[in-house]
Amino acid sequence: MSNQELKLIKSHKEDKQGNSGSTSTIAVLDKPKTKKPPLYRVIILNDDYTPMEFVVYVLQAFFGFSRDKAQQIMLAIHTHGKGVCGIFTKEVAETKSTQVNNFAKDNEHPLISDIEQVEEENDR
Ligand code: TYC
Repeated sequence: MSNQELKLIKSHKEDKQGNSGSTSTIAVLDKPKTKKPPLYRVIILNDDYTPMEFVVYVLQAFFGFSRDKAQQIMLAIHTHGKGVCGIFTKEVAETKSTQVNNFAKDNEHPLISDIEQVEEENDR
């Protein structure tokens, strides 16, 4: 029954004279009361100065991509202006993005990453 809940609704009827009558209970499928946490994409932006090899290293070190996959993603970012590195809960996405930005700064490259919320799916 996914995460729907059975909700019981009780009603009490009295007759016209106010004498107590019957009590009935119906069960309805209630709206889910729990919400899954929103997810966030970590994106990396292209720029004109960061060496390609540095971006490949970042994708391997912070996101666990193989060298081949990291090269593909780096080239996609280089071509299209930005690219998705992964989808995480908010805290993990913020942490990864901050780590990437700090690592780029420490190495004096202008590389920037950011996070964006993934729009909600109805049936998630
Ligand atoms: N455009 C950079 C260059 O030509 C390479 C690059 C790729 C930089 C991806 C950032 O996110 C980036 N050296």
